[in-house]
Amino acid sequence: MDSMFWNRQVETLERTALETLQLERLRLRIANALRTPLYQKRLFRAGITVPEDIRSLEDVRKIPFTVKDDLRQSYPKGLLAVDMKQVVRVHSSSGTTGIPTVIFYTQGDLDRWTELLARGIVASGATAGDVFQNMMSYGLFTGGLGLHYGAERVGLTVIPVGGGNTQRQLQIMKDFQTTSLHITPSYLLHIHGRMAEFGINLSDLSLKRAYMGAEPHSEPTRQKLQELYKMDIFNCYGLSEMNGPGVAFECHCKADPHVWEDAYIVEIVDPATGEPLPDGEIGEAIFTNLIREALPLLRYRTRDLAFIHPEPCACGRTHRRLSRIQGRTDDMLIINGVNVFPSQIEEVLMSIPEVGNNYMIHLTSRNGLDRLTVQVELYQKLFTGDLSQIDTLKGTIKDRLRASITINAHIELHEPGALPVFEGKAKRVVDERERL
Ligand code: DLL
Repeated sequence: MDSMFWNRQVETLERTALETLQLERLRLRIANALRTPLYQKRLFRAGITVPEDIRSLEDVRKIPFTVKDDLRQSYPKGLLAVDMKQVVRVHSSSGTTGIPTVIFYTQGDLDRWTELLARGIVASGATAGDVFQNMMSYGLFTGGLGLHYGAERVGLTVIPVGGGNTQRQLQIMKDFQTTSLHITPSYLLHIHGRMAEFGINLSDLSLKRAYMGAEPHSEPTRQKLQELYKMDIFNCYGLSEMNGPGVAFECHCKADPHVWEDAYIVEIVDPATGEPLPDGEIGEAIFTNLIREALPLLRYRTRDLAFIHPEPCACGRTHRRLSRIQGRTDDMLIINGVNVFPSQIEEVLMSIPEVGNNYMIHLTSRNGLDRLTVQVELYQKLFTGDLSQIDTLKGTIKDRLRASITINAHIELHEPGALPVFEGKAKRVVDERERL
């Protein structure tokens, strides 16, 4: 292993060689997909009957999109492209409709996925000797086991705690001198406020870095957390349909995550028309998995809104970078006719120092008019208890929100610890509007 590179040769592959590799692997996945009734029907209809019908990488656009509902309707094994005997792992994500989506992996699939996580972990500067506390839940969710195997492959000392139980997490961090965490942004925000209660100071800990993912977070949130914990925070993006975490991972430059393009084809399309958008423009991210044989997914619509950075990264990796997720096509709120993404509200809140580590977004309606209430916890250390300070802070939050989302929000300030706690993915929006 090269310093800061797990696989320098692939991570810095010339674009033309990278694209040749993508084309080769795409054909392999087409061959897998043709073994499933759903893809066979769809690909035939698109004029693709053999892998060689894909002549160039641009031909990927001939392939119809796959959506989450396709996975649900194929539950449990409809999209399985290998004999079940070859399957060594199953993951699943629950979603809101009740029917889960299921992902299958052969041993080769797991090995190839693990390689991607090893790349991300090494790109952040971690090496053997680092103690890795995995605070993502294990189980059917991909977050736990995904990074677990990546960290073991690099040779880190892995502590597989899983999510929750803050006191135990902090004690383990202290006793084992944990250097690296894997955690959701909401849980990392929460834990900071609980340290004093358990008699733990930052100086008792040896934290150097955290891998943060599984839910959206803004740059101000990263900066706030980096300051609170005096450590580096790296964004790790992924989704179960594309294996799980590590589809894209930030390097030491922390300038947005590199999509491992030998493993995925990423496209950005206009969510309304499905037409491709140029680099730099925000649209829906579409992924094709190039490294999984058990369950091929071609041109999967993630509903995540992001853009591709047109400029190369200073680290020398040739794999392009995906921006932070700006929102999801399905989480946009329409408040009195104005489109608002929860991420815009988060960005405003986290850039105000007196705002603490937790917030909620509440929507109600009366007589056809929507009302947005933003509940915010205070940051105790910066708060003197002076009532005029409360009014000033409320005014600041209200003004900054108005400037960003053009909506007059009602602001409620709460004591630290008063709002719901999320140890996994946060659900910060409560929409109680009457539906007409
Ligand atoms: O959340 C996989 C994962 C686990 C990624 C741990 C990173 C770390 P799903 O449960 O299928 O998989 O949810 C995927 O979560 O489409 C995004 O909307 C969101 N998401 C994941 N990572 C990020 C991130 C895992 N870094 C969905 N930034 C995705 C923003 C993220 N959103």
